[in-house]
Amino acid sequence: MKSISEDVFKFFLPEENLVSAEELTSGHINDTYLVKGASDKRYIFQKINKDVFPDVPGLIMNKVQVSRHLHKKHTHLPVSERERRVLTFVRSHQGSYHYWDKNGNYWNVTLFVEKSQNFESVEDKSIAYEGGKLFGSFIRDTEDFDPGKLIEVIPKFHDMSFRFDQFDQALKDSSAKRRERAKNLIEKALALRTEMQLLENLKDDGAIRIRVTHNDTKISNALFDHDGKGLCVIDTDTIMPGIIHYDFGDAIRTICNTAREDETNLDLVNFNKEYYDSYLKGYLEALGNSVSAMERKYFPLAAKTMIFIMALRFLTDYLNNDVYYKTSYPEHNLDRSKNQFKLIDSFDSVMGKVS
Ligand code: GN1
Ligand code: MG
Repeated sequence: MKSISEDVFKFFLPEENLVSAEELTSGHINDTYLVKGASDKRYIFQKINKDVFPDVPGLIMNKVQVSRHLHKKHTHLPVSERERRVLTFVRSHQGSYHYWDKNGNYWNVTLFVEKSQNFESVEDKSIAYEGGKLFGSFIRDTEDFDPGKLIEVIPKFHDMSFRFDQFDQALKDSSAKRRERAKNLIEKALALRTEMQLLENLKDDGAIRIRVTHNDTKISNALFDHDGKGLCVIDTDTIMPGIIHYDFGDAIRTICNTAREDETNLDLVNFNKEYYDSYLKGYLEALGNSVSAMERKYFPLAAKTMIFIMALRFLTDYLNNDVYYKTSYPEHNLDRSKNQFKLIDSFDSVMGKVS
């Protein structure tokens, strides 16, 4: 079993004693541990993947700054309650928020949010609604934070042209066997190229406002309390400047999928319009005046675009022999991509034309 070493623990928590560390395996990129100290407090220790993120200290400063900003928005709450609603980063005795270990890996630590739950997929429309309120509040509460103060943790992260460039390259480099296995998906991806470029064109033309966005708003990154009320947005590694559509679309991608992202029985993968409407309702309520008519207009296209970009990225990684995402078995990325393409088919039949 993987664990964390004493030096990492003591760097952040010199007064504490390490009792246990359990690896949490739901993420595809970083290594995450739920750690218990002798004081009975619990923490999340995270080792950031330096192959994926070129500037880890910059990434950590991004999320620490935004957390501080969000804490200020919640000063009306007692500290214990505020720490359940906003991630709290642990600062080391040397004053830094990250540790660089002897193997060259960066670590950061947050307080664990007690009495919370999260979901890999949604089974109740009230969770979709509460998720909408939570992610909408995130956008509203960061509206007055200058996105220019944030680094781009992965340049062009949600840029379709960049993701298509990577896909085109993968097509050239891949084995004939993998290309053959993915033949249908490759055709589907190529057929959607023009439509899936529209949102980026609007962004590049300056028609859509750049703001602080989370960029990984899958539903498992939202914590809820035991009554199912939205509590806290987590996994803030990819906070950077972006457009609201990235966050809206990625949330819809996971909330409205009637199955998990890697479900292999595609009959179970369908787009749930009721959850879409519930999420949108909560989102708009929380956003109030913080969203423009122009931004709202492109929400349906954003949903399709973000489902597609994940389908394309999983497919690209499959063609590249699974070098990016963690996989549990040989065709895991291919299965993820099939799942997302099935979701697009279902989206089209439920939502109709969106561009
Ligand atoms: C990755 O590691 P995780 O699960 O937080 C990915 C997201 C994808 C997601 C798909 C940096 O996030 O973009 O939406 O997998 N993060 C990065 O589940 O590539
Ligand atoms: Mg993430």
